[in-house]
Amino acid sequence: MFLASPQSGRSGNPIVPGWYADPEARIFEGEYWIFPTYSAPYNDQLFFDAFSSKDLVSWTKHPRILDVDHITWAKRAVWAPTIVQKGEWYYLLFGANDIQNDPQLGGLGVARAKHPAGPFEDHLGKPLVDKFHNGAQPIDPFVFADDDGTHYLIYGGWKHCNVAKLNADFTGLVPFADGSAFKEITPEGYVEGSWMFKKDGKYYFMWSEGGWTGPNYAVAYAIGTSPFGPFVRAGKILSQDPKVATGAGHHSVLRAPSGKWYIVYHRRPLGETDRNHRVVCIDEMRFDANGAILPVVITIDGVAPDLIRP
Ligand code: FUB
Repeated sequence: MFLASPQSGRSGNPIVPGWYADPEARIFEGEYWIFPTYSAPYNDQLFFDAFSSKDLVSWTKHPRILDVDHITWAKRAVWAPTIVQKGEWYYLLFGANDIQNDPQLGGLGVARAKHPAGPFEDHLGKPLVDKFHNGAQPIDPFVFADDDGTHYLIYGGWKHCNVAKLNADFTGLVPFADGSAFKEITPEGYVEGSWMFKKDGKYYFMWSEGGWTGPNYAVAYAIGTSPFGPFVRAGKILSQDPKVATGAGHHSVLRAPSGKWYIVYHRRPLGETDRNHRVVCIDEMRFDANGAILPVVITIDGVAPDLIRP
């Protein structure tokens, strides 16, 4: 794998060795954590590794925090985890089996553990979402915790995105007032890989667009007044740089205790064309005075140390 030498003291990009994609960055137990997809042929995607750090520069690998041997219904293509802490449990939601139609077994699963490094065990014994709703392939889950304590599941591939409300113990969904469980919030350009955060009372909805196997994969965003939007595309903020890397996308956002914002994403090293040769990278994410996200400068040097407990 191509590894450039970063400026001394900085994280460098990629931040961890190995082919990984779809990184979910979170802060748990006084550390930064990253939960990526193991980027390999679908039949080899049978586990998740995680990584933790106190400064964004040195990362410790936690191997096989989830293994499909512990998820009876999951057989392959275990993808794009999202993780949230509630009470004494960490809930990890993921896509599995890459289902192509409703009769196939698979979709979005839920596993839980008492520590972010696992071991994660199946919470339901079956998928939480196992059908196509509003045209959305059940992959790429993201759990958004709103200020009122509601946990929303935002997910979907095949250019459709749904939002649903999770119940208290993540064993099911709570129907909306009209009886439906899934509301479509697909913005223009959406393909997959959603992420949401709240800043200054506004809901920032972000997603990946383009094809993940090619160089033009990218991240765009919209701003809304609720988790249901409406979300009007504001523009692209992450994409390839022919001098640095291609296929930059499927990201997450980290707000460090220092107040700095970071984007954690995957990209393909220059010269690599294998679709699975994706690496996890980090760069700073900045806003303008009106709250718009500025285009991210993707770097080889990565970021400076940002101690989680200075
Ligand atoms: O890594 C598997 C798939 O690649 C994800 O679920 C997609 O969003 C794409 O990033």
